[in-house]
Amino acid sequence: MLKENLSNALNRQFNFELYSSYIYLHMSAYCDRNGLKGFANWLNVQAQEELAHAMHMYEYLLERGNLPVFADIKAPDFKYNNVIDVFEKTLSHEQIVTGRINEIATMALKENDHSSYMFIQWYVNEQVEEEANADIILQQVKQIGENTSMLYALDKELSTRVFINPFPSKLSTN
Ligand code: OFO
Repeated sequence: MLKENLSNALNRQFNFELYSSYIYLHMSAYCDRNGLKGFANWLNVQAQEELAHAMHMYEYLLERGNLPVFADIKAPDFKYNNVIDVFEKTLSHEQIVTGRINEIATMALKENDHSSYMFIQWYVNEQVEEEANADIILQQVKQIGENTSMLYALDKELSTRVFINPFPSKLSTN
């Protein structure tokens, strides 16, 4: 069983991953309604990834003998001016997530819980990629500016992203 502080932190993060999924789906809808189906696809895949992260944490809590705690998921209240704005918000959200993951890693070490430390290391590495991915698209959309043909070329590229679940469920009986 997890120590109470770690179980609370992982539960908070489980719910925060669900919130991350919400906000990326919200951004995806904005892009879709603004004719950017490729951006919408990229963000939809991002939302699915966040849901997979939440389920991974949910399963880890159960595996360690803790009951996952469900909290209210805040509705996204962002307003977007353009895709630059979308990716500025994406990058700053991922920076917040990185801080939260690092706090969990520090807590796991302090509690001498090496299983949780190993578990959260996957996310420590993942956050490097999450921030880098958001940042590269942000730099690209900033450079593209008002150039519609370049924006559509990037939109086409982003339409190729597919969701691959890195964590097949251990709970499935199939
Ligand atoms: Fe769960 O990685 Fe992004 O937020």
